[in-house]
Amino acid sequence: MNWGAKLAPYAQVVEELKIKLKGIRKQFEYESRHSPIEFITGRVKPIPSILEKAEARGISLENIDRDMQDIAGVRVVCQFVDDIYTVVKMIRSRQDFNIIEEKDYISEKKESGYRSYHIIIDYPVETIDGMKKIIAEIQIRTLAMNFWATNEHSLNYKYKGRIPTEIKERLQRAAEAAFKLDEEMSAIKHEVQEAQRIFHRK
Ligand code: 0O2
Repeated sequence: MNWGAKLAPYAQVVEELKIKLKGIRKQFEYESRHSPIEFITGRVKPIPSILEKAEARGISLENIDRDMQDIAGVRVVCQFVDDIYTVVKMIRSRQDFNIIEEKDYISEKKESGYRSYHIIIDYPVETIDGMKKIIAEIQIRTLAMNFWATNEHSLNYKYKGRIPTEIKERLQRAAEAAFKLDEEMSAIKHEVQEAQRIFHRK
């Protein structure tokens, strides 16, 4: 497989999605309004991870365009939980993102403790061989959810998916603590936003 050629449209999609989502943040900034988006990151899944996931899920390499939905991945990180739903609504109402699936791992967290909102879209990208529709995953989560997921991801990598029970339990407690942090921050959201407005005016 010529991976460079295969992944080029995915890289293009990640860049386009990042620009578009950053555009939302900028529009809020120009209008001095609280942006529901704190920051955006994006990546094309590294080839070893693609191969590993294909093997683990029994996905044939011929079908990865269709069956592996997170080769192009963009992450939207928000301050508050309700910002996530604001972003979800904005994505739903866009003409240029065609949603094929939504996964709400916030109201239904994963067994690991993982929380995040995932939107799978198919997105048209112009290539030198014409238009190609590429599936991409947008993960939307709070700073606290992101902190947890980043640490858990590192541990999963370290332990090759077999995190010792004691650490697993700590991670589950940490996930609940992160959720509690989000709830507490949501309760004083307006105070925090007012303070941030005053700070920005200075
Ligand atoms: P990486 O290294 O981040 O690329 P499914 O719907 O469950 O059959 P799939 O495709 O795994 O299949 O979808 P899902 O569950 O929405 O997960 C896609 C991505 O979400 C994962 O990609 C992770 O980035 C993130 N994710 C899902 N569950 C967890 C979790 O328990 N912990 C962490 N840290 N991240 C998670 P990859 O390919 O697993 O990994």
